[in-house]
Amino acid sequence: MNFTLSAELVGLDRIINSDPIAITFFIGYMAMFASSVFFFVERGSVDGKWKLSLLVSGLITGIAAVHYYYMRDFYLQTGASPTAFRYVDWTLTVPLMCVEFYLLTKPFGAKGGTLFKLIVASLVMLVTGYIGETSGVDNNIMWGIISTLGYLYIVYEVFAGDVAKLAKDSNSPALGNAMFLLKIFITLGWSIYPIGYMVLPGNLLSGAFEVSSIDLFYNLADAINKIGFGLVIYSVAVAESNKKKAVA
Ligand SMILES: *C/C=C(C)/C=C/C=C(C)/C=C/C1=C(C)CCCC1(C)C
Repeated sequence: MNFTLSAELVGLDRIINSDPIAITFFIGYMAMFASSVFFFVERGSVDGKWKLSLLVSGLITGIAAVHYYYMRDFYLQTGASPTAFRYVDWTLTVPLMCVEFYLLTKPFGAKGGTLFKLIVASLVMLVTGYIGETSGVDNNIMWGIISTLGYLYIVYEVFAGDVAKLAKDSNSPALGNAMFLLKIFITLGWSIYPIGYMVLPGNLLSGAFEVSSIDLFYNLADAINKIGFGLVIYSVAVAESNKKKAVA
Protein backbone atom coordinates (compact mmCIF):
# COMPACT_ATOMS: atom_id res chain seq x y z
CA MET A 1 0.00 0.00 0.00
CA ASN A 2 1.07 3.54 -0.70
CA PHE A 3 0.62 6.32 1.81
CA THR A 4 0.81 10.01 1.13
CA LEU A 5 1.02 11.90 4.35
CA SER A 6 -1.02 15.05 4.73
CA ALA A 7 0.87 18.19 5.67
CA GLU A 8 -0.51 17.87 9.16
CA LEU A 9 0.85 14.38 9.61
CA VAL A 10 4.22 15.37 8.21
CA GLY A 11 4.27 18.08 10.86
CA LEU A 12 3.30 15.69 13.61
CA ASP A 13 5.93 13.29 12.41
CA ARG A 14 8.50 16.02 12.74
CA ILE A 15 7.53 16.36 16.39
CA ILE A 16 7.68 12.66 17.00
CA ASN A 17 11.18 12.80 15.61
CA SER A 18 11.71 15.35 18.34
CA ASP A 19 12.04 18.78 16.85
CA PRO A 20 12.47 20.71 20.09
CA ILE A 21 11.04 23.88 18.58
CA ALA A 22 7.84 22.17 17.47
CA ILE A 23 7.50 20.61 20.91
CA THR A 24 7.76 23.99 22.61
CA PHE A 25 5.00 25.35 20.34
CA PHE A 26 2.78 22.50 21.54
CA ILE A 27 3.66 22.87 25.21
CA GLY A 28 3.37 26.64 24.95
CA TYR A 29 -0.13 26.37 23.54
CA MET A 30 -1.33 23.95 26.19
CA ALA A 31 0.33 25.78 29.08
CA MET A 32 -1.14 29.16 28.04
CA PHE A 33 -4.58 27.63 27.64
CA ALA A 34 -4.45 25.89 31.03
CA SER A 35 -3.21 29.06 32.72
CA SER A 36 -6.14 31.04 31.34
CA VAL A 37 -8.61 28.54 32.71
CA PHE A 38 -6.84 28.77 36.07
CA PHE A 39 -6.86 32.59 36.21
CA PHE A 40 -10.48 32.86 35.09
CA VAL A 41 -11.68 30.30 37.63
CA GLU A 42 -9.58 31.72 40.48
CA ARG A 43 -11.03 35.16 39.78
CA GLY A 44 -13.99 33.95 41.79
CA SER A 45 -11.97 33.39 44.96
CA VAL A 46 -10.26 36.80 45.34
CA ASP A 47 -11.49 40.10 46.65
CA GLY A 48 -13.43 42.47 44.38
CA LYS A 49 -10.66 44.89 43.47
CA TRP A 50 -8.33 42.02 42.42
CA LYS A 51 -10.81 40.46 40.02
CA LEU A 52 -9.85 42.83 37.21
CA SER A 53 -6.14 42.00 37.66
CA LEU A 54 -6.84 38.27 37.37
CA LEU A 55 -9.08 38.87 34.38
CA VAL A 56 -6.20 40.67 32.67
CA SER A 57 -3.79 37.81 33.56
CA GLY A 58 -6.24 35.35 31.99
CA LEU A 59 -6.58 37.54 28.90
CA ILE A 60 -2.79 37.70 28.48
CA THR A 61 -2.39 33.93 28.50
CA GLY A 62 -5.65 33.47 26.56
CA ILE A 63 -4.57 35.80 23.74
CA ALA A 64 -1.22 33.98 23.69
CA ALA A 65 -2.94 30.57 23.58
CA VAL A 66 -4.89 31.56 20.46
CA HIS A 67 -1.72 32.84 18.79
CA TYR A 68 0.20 29.70 19.77
CA TYR A 69 -2.55 27.63 18.20
CA TYR A 70 -1.91 29.35 14.88
CA MET A 71 1.86 29.66 15.30
CA ARG A 72 2.13 25.96 16.01
CA ASP A 73 0.32 25.08 12.79
CA PHE A 74 2.25 27.65 10.79
CA TYR A 75 5.53 26.26 12.04
CA LEU A 76 4.48 22.64 11.43
CA GLN A 77 3.40 23.34 7.87
CA THR A 78 6.24 25.61 6.81
CA GLY A 79 9.13 25.08 9.23
CA ALA A 80 9.50 28.88 9.24
CA SER A 81 9.24 31.39 12.09
CA PRO A 82 5.73 32.77 12.56
CA THR A 83 7.11 36.29 13.02
CA ALA A 84 3.95 38.25 12.16
CA PHE A 85 1.72 36.19 14.50
CA ARG A 86 4.34 36.56 17.19
CA TYR A 87 4.35 40.34 16.97
CA VAL A 88 0.57 40.62 16.80
CA ASP A 89 0.48 38.57 20.01
CA TRP A 90 3.09 40.74 21.75
CA THR A 91 1.43 43.95 20.60
CA LEU A 92 -1.69 42.89 22.48
CA THR A 93 -0.17 41.17 25.49
CA VAL A 94 2.72 43.49 26.41
CA PRO A 95 0.44 46.56 26.78
CA LEU A 96 -1.81 44.38 28.93
CA MET A 97 1.19 43.67 31.16
CA CYS A 98 1.61 47.43 31.46
CA VAL A 99 -2.04 47.54 32.54
CA GLU A 100 -1.17 45.03 35.28
CA PHE A 101 1.49 47.39 36.66
CA TYR A 102 -1.05 50.17 36.58
CA LEU A 103 -3.73 48.11 38.36
CA LEU A 104 -1.27 47.03 41.06
CA THR A 105 -0.35 50.61 41.91
CA LYS A 106 -3.73 52.24 41.22
CA PRO A 107 -4.99 51.84 44.80
CA PHE A 108 -1.93 53.89 45.82
CA GLY A 109 -2.53 56.70 43.35
CA ALA A 110 -1.21 55.57 39.93
CA LYS A 111 -2.20 57.98 37.16
CA GLY A 112 -3.45 57.23 33.68
CA GLY A 113 -0.49 59.19 32.29
CA THR A 114 1.94 56.60 33.64
CA LEU A 115 0.01 53.82 31.96
CA PHE A 116 0.01 55.80 28.72
CA LYS A 117 3.80 56.25 28.81
CA LEU A 118 4.34 52.54 29.48
CA ILE A 119 2.08 51.58 26.59
CA VAL A 120 3.77 54.01 24.19
CA ALA A 121 7.20 52.66 25.21
CA SER A 122 6.06 49.07 24.67
CA LEU A 123 4.67 49.92 21.23
CA VAL A 124 7.90 51.65 20.22
CA MET A 125 9.79 48.56 21.39
CA LEU A 126 7.59 46.17 19.42
CA VAL A 127 7.04 48.12 16.20
CA THR A 128 10.75 48.85 15.75
CA GLY A 129 11.57 45.23 16.74
CA TYR A 130 9.22 43.97 14.04
CA ILE A 131 10.75 46.26 11.44
CA GLY A 132 14.18 44.99 12.51
CA GLU A 133 13.18 41.33 12.23
CA THR A 134 11.67 41.73 8.81
CA SER A 135 13.87 44.36 7.18
CA GLY A 136 16.86 42.13 6.55
CA VAL A 137 20.49 41.92 7.47
CA ASP A 138 21.54 45.53 6.99
CA ASN A 139 19.48 47.35 9.54
CA ASN A 140 18.49 44.91 12.24
CA ILE A 141 21.13 46.12 14.70
CA MET A 142 19.95 49.72 14.36
CA TRP A 143 16.27 48.82 14.84
CA GLY A 144 17.25 46.57 17.72
CA ILE A 145 18.93 49.51 19.46
CA ILE A 146 15.86 51.75 19.02
CA SER A 147 13.66 48.93 20.31
CA THR A 148 15.94 48.50 23.32
CA LEU A 149 15.41 52.17 24.23
CA GLY A 150 11.67 51.48 24.55
CA TYR A 151 12.46 48.45 26.67
CA LEU A 152 14.83 50.40 28.92
CA TYR A 153 12.17 53.04 29.47
CA ILE A 154 9.81 50.39 30.87
CA VAL A 155 12.61 49.07 33.10
CA TYR A 156 13.25 52.63 34.29
CA GLU A 157 9.56 53.22 35.15
CA VAL A 158 9.37 50.05 37.20
CA PHE A 159 12.72 50.50 38.99
CA ALA A 160 12.84 54.25 39.54
CA GLY A 161 9.85 55.96 37.96
CA ASP A 162 6.25 56.44 39.09
CA VAL A 163 5.49 52.73 39.42
CA ALA A 164 8.47 52.25 41.73
CA LYS A 165 7.65 55.30 43.86
CA LEU A 166 4.01 54.34 44.37
CA ALA A 167 4.90 50.76 45.24
CA LYS A 168 7.40 52.04 47.79
CA ASP A 169 4.96 54.48 49.39
CA SER A 170 2.20 51.86 49.58
CA ASN A 171 3.67 50.19 52.70
CA SER A 172 2.13 46.94 51.51
CA PRO A 173 4.49 43.98 52.00
CA ALA A 174 2.50 41.89 49.51
CA LEU A 175 2.87 44.58 46.85
CA GLY A 176 6.56 44.98 47.76
CA ASN A 177 7.17 41.27 47.21
CA ALA A 178 5.23 41.24 43.98
CA MET A 179 7.18 44.24 42.67
CA PHE A 180 10.43 42.50 43.56
CA LEU A 181 9.43 39.46 41.48
CA LEU A 182 8.02 41.50 38.61
CA LYS A 183 11.32 43.39 38.42
CA ILE A 184 13.10 40.06 37.96
CA PHE A 185 10.64 39.19 35.20
CA ILE A 186 11.13 42.38 33.24
CA THR A 187 14.93 42.38 33.58
CA LEU A 188 15.93 38.70 33.35
CA GLY A 189 12.78 37.21 31.78
CA TRP A 190 12.31 39.93 29.17
CA SER A 191 16.02 40.02 28.31
CA ILE A 192 15.67 36.59 26.68
CA TYR A 193 13.86 38.31 23.77
CA PRO A 194 16.64 40.66 22.70
CA ILE A 195 19.11 37.77 23.10
CA GLY A 196 16.96 35.73 20.70
CA TYR A 197 16.78 38.69 18.33
CA MET A 198 20.57 38.98 18.29
CA VAL A 199 20.74 35.49 16.74
CA LEU A 200 19.35 36.97 13.48
CA PRO A 201 21.76 37.00 10.53
CA GLY A 202 23.92 40.10 10.65
CA ASN A 203 23.27 40.69 14.34
CA LEU A 204 25.60 40.50 17.33
CA LEU A 205 25.13 36.82 18.21
CA SER A 206 24.61 35.60 14.67
CA GLY A 207 26.33 32.23 14.28
CA ALA A 208 26.33 31.51 18.03
CA PHE A 209 23.02 29.62 17.63
CA GLU A 210 21.03 28.37 14.65
CA VAL A 211 18.74 31.11 13.30
CA SER A 212 15.79 28.78 13.86
CA SER A 213 16.56 28.70 17.59
CA ILE A 214 15.08 32.20 17.82
CA ASP A 215 11.69 30.49 18.23
CA LEU A 216 13.05 28.38 21.05
CA PHE A 217 14.13 31.54 22.87
CA TYR A 218 10.82 33.28 22.27
CA ASN A 219 8.67 30.27 23.24
CA LEU A 220 10.59 29.74 26.44
CA ALA A 221 10.47 33.43 27.31
CA ASP A 222 6.73 33.69 26.62
CA ALA A 223 5.91 30.79 28.91
CA ILE A 224 8.03 32.21 31.74
CA ASN A 225 6.89 35.78 31.33
CA LYS A 226 3.20 35.41 30.67
CA ILE A 227 2.39 32.57 33.04
CA GLY A 228 4.91 33.54 35.73
CA PHE A 229 3.86 37.19 35.65
CA GLY A 230 0.21 36.13 36.05
CA LEU A 231 1.07 33.88 38.98
CA VAL A 232 2.83 36.72 40.79
CA ILE A 233 -0.27 38.90 40.40
CA TYR A 234 -2.37 35.96 41.58
CA SER A 235 -0.23 35.52 44.70
CA VAL A 236 -0.59 39.20 45.73
CA ALA A 237 -4.33 39.00 45.08
CA VAL A 238 -4.66 35.93 47.32
CA ALA A 239 -2.44 37.40 50.05
CA GLU A 240 -4.34 40.71 50.13
CA SER A 241 -7.74 39.01 50.01
CA ASN A 242 -6.82 36.74 52.96
CA LYS A 243 -5.53 39.70 54.92
CA LYS A 244 -8.88 41.38 54.53
CA LYS A 245 -10.71 38.22 55.60
CA ALA A 246 -8.50 37.96 58.71
CA VAL A 247 -9.33 41.55 59.70
CA ALA A 248 -13.06 41.08 59.16
C1 LIG B 1 4.50 38.07 26.33
C2 LIG B 1 5.45 38.74 25.56
C3 LIG B 1 6.43 39.56 26.04
C4 LIG B 1 6.60 39.85 27.50
C5 LIG B 1 7.32 40.11 25.07
C6 LIG B 1 8.34 40.92 25.32
C7 LIG B 1 9.19 41.33 24.28
C8 LIG B 1 10.34 42.05 24.41
C9 LIG B 1 10.82 42.55 25.73
C10 LIG B 1 11.10 42.31 23.20
C11 LIG B 1 12.19 43.08 23.14
C12 LIG B 1 13.04 43.37 21.98
C13 LIG B 1 14.16 44.16 22.23
C14 LIG B 1 14.43 44.78 23.57
C15 LIG B 1 15.17 44.49 21.17
C16 LIG B 1 15.07 43.59 19.98
C17 LIG B 1 13.67 43.43 19.50
C18 LIG B 1 12.74 42.84 20.56
C19 LIG B 1 11.35 43.27 20.13
C20 LIG B 1 12.87 41.32 20.51
